[in-house]
Amino acid sequence: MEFFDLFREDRWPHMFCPGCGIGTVMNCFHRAFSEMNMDQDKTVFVSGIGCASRIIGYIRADSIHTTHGRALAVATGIKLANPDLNVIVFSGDGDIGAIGGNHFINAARRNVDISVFCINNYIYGMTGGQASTTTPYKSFSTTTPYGSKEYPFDLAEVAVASGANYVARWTIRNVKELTSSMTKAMQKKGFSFVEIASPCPTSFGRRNRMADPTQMFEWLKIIAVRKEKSQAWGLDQLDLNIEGRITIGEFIERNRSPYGLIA
Ligand SMILES: Cc1ncc(C[n+]2csc(CCOP(=O)(O)OP(=O)(O)O)c2C)c(N)n1
Ligand code: SF4
Repeated sequence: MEFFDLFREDRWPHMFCPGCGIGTVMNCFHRAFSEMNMDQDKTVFVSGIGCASRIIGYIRADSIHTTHGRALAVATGIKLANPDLNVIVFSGDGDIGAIGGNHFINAARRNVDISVFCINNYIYGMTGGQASTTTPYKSFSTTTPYGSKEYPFDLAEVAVASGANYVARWTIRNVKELTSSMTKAMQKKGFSFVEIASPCPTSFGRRNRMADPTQMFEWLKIIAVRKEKSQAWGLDQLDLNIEGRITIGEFIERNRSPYGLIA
């Protein structure tokens, strides 16, 4: 299968803003999917609502754009109804960490055999920039005009603690690692979760002195610390989150029995 076979060109032009990171995620995904020679006819794409969730509408394969927060519930149902299908979910941090948070922890706990790609842009992008559960401490949004007073969720850590078989986090600057993690996630049996830190210059950058997409690219470089380095510094994820930083890398790879195959 060729790289461009996966694009649904009749849906172009896409809706993403200039400088949005979602295009890079699509590029990495298309590369991973086409190089693995995955069967489009045996794959279903599922999403909730939001900018990140719009990805699936541009992919030439069967897809279902569900309600906000419910992508994992629908994906679980599809996988149980037809275990032969590859089920791939694209979601945003609001979709999966806020309104869909309960589905997230329970799908990971059950170890449902699905691959989840979560584009974390630290905000509700589509609805104009309300704070989400991952909005960094002290960051500005329409609902935190004085800076967020809450500590953010670490989605990758939540997935690890809940029982996922494969978990990684990269920024959209790490295209090689991200593509490789997407491949591993799709190969892995059980729940796999790849979080992707991505710029939203329109809804997040503009309110945090990073309206120019290149500033957001620089910011991602500054906040992302390789897991090995943070361990050497003796800092855990929560320490880093308070400083507005994140760890990147692969966090778990294990082989618990997937849901439906537990004896
Ligand atoms: C049940 C429900 N509640 C609220 C909304 C409004 N809504 C649409 S997208 C969205 C948040 C999107 O944020 P995120 O999931 O992070 O995706 P992004 O747009 O940032 O990619 C919200 C609150 C909705 N569509 N349905
Ligand atoms: S609002 Fe943000 S996340 Fe949505 S398309 Fe624009 S830049 Fe991307």
